[in-house]
Amino acid sequence: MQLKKEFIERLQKAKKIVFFTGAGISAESGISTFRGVDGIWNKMKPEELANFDAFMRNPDLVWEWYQHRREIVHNCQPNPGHNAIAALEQYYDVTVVTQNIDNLHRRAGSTKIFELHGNIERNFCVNCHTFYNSPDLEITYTAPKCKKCGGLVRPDVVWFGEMLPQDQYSGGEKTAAWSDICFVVGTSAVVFPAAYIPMQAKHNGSYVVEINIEPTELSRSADYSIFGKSGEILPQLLEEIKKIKEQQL
Ligand code: BJW
Ligand code: ZN
Repeated sequence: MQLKKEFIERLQKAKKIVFFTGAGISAESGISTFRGVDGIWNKMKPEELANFDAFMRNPDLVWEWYQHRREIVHNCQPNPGHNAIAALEQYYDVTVVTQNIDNLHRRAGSTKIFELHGNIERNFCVNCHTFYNSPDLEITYTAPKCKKCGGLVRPDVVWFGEMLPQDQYSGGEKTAAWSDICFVVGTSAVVFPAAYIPMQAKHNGSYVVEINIEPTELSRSADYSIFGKSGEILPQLLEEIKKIKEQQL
């Protein structure tokens, strides 16, 4: 893999690196992205499913959609892209800031993760806010009821118009701002406030490297864009980094 000289120099000096990831990193695990040719939102309108009003209007429909996606996630495995990010912890202080709800970074072995849009394995009661992990709930295709108060239980994911979890956002934002290199992998970078994070990293002097199959909203401001599948690019990058680190010994 031929890397830009400036990027190699950054890799030699870097200590803290951040991976800001989106749906594209899980595409090669078999999980559909949201936008683009094969995106799920070509078939479904986000405003009909991914917002609180839609859930309150038709909780069973929205719950069934998430149950279906939970099953897909359970049958998927982390791909070489997730695994390469986890392996990079041998060489750098690595933090993952992900918009994904699919848990695949954790399953791949990454240890420092900020989840900006929640996690499909967690749920909570809209009434009394009791949390329920998915394995503790009976598998149902209708929205479950809270065992404490009978309220509706919803997935702990961030829908349009909802605030992001404050600790996850501010943790992700700070880590990216202090990073030496910020990789932006498999995201269209159109959903805010998440998409501010790589912009802030750049503003604070981090070197922004985009990995995507096609140009995105961020390409103009990225320091370096590598176009290709993240499940192929990231393992190659890991090999290049191993060589760089061996030379530094
Ligand atoms: C590959 C690949 C391969 C494929 N290898 N690459 C400022 C401006 C405009 C609007 C707003 C703004 N600030 C806020 C808004 C409103 C809104 C928003 O951003 N709207 C825009 C879409 C227009 N934001 C919100 O509502 C947020 N909340 C908020 O702002 O609260 C404050 C507030 C509260 C109350 C009142 C007012 C304000 C919340 C956003 C929540 C987003 N939630 C979702 C759903 C999560 C649950 C679920 O999964 O069901 O999160 S939406 C969806 O998009 C999901 C994703 O995390 C997110 C980002 O998508 P992502 O990951 O980038 O995926 P794709 O599909 O878009 O892109 C995939 C990429 O991969 C592509 O580029 C491919 O090329 C690439 N690719 N294969 C490498 N193999
Ligand atoms: Zn309750």
